[in-house]
Amino acid sequence: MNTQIDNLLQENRRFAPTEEFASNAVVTSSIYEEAAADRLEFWAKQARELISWDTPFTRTLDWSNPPFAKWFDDGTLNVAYNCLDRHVEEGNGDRVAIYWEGEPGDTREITYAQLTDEVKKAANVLSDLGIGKGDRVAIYLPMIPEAVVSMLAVARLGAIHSVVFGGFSSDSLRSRIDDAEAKLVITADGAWRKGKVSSLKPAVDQALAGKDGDTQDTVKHVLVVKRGENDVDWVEGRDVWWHDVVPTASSDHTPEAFEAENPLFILYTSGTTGKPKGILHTSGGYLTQAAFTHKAVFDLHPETDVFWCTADIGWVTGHTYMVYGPLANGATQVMYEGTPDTPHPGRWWELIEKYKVTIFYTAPTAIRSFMKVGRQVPQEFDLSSIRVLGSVGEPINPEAWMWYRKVIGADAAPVVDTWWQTETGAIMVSALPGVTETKPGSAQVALPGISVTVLDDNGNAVENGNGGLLVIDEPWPSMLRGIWGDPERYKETYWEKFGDKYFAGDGARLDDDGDVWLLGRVDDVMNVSGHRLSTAEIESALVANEMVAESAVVGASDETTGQAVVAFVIIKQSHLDQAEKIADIAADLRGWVGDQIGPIARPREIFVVNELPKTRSGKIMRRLLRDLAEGREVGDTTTLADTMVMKVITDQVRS
Ligand code: 6R9
Repeated sequence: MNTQIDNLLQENRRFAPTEEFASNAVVTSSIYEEAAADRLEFWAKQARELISWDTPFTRTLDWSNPPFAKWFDDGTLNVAYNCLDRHVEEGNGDRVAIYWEGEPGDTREITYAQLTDEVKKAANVLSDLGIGKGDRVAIYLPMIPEAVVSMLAVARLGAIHSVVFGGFSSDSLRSRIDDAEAKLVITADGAWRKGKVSSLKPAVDQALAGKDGDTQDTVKHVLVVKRGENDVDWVEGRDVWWHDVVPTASSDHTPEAFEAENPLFILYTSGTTGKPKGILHTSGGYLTQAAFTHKAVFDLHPETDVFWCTADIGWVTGHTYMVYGPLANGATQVMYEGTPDTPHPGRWWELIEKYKVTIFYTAPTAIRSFMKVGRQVPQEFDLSSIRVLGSVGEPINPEAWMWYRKVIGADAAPVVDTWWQTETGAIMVSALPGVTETKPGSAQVALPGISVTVLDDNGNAVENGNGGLLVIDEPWPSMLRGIWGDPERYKETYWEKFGDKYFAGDGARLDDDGDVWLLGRVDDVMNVSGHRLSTAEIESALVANEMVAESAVVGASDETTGQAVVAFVIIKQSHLDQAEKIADIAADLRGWVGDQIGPIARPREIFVVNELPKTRSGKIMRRLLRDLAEGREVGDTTTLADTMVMKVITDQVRS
């Protein structure tokens, strides 16, 4: 690992913006000085310029009760109005908001005026279904325009959405519905994926029915979009077809103004324990930073740019850079339903050519899988419209960064590597494409108005050239306001390690110029294809199988997905006979984890072993298992209770 870091830090290629790009850029280098002169005034100015307030705020930040921040708290606004109606009122109703492309090739072009109407209708339907301010609505939808419409309709009513990624299992959906006590679920019959319809509604039915008659009781209705045309079961009185109620609803709907700190959404993310955390975001501060970062980091010119963020709406990147940032800025964007390689491996590049995408935002894992297939695929398409490239989700290695710039960006488009988290709500560390001289592999600098530092374990700032932990030492507008229903866990997880500073859970290093290089998580959170998974969550899914006595999960480095899940399990003595009868126990357990959590959590490998390496206090030494999973010499075993155990396990795994 250390040699790898040293190699990274010897990276000395630099790419300055061209003069033409810099002179047309929406922000210039003076923005850093402006923000440094008065950080709070800087954010207040962004909030006034980028957002329409019903009641203007007079207070910028209230940090009197840390770590519970309030931004712009005496102001009121309607988030959906900011993303929709005001653009229509300003004469941009005919501008395309979304070019939507279905996986089978069907398309929809939706203008701001049409999207506004659709959201107003949906908002009327939701209020008829009993949804109002503060109510929680779970959204379990594929990448179809109704997902955006649903989120904005919820926001318009001052209610709170909890979007659950369509790839999650019914159990995961159920625990999220329960935790938020959702009143309504919005879903679809099915979704297109890899050339086939996969059904979605059965997972909702299962989640609500529960196991052993453990019926869910907060959900009153399920609103169902028809997309897959697959057969679905129907619960009379509970289930409502979207097409029966939304098209005929009134498109008159006056947006009510809500206070800036009114909750906007909950988004569940993996933590270090088994239970996912419901990250809570509110309205005014979140929208301000979403809009500002979308504009500044991607150099957005809303009249001419076509933006495409490939993230699924079920992740925070889809929330901030497919819904709130672009729509608050009146941008035109592409939304694609399916997988990058269906029906052919050049599908994404075909869409860039077709819609003349100018700003493209994706994840390193996708870039690496395209590298594997080869540059001849993108080279078949005209990608000359591209002028800015963004990366998010995990550290991007310099090779992938260079390939991205050269092959996708014609060796001209700046690449911005953007570091942020579900918790931060919006981008925190990134180059600015018209200002920064970029470096392959480094996220580089805190954005204007954002203050990050790298500290050692004792809380001292490290000098340039050294590594430590990434910390955010001043509150920021789009910061999480807490963990839903669990203020103690919020304090413990993020604010205990360094007192009044936010601990992000990432290792980082400062190079000689003081630029930030992210080094991955320092806790038991894995990053698989840019998705956060917790070791504890998968371990508890494994031991929930009747055959499994114990399990240990590690994230092993993987060429394509960044990290991959590797599990070690011990079978219960009482179930050895049963396990032996199963032809492929590892495959069986992989499927089990997929059913419990969702296919993304399915381990790449599962090894059945007799023992796990533990310290004398009983802690599993995952470090040793990671050595094994990555095919390395196993490291120092002297703190093990039984120093022979690793030899036994190694023999079992490598046999
Ligand atoms: C936006 C998002 C957050 C974790 C974060 C870090 C990793 C994200 C990164 C990056 C290095 C980048 N991460 N962007 N690491 N460079 N540009 O991904 O949110 O799903 O909550 O994940 O992802 O480890 O802590 P989320």
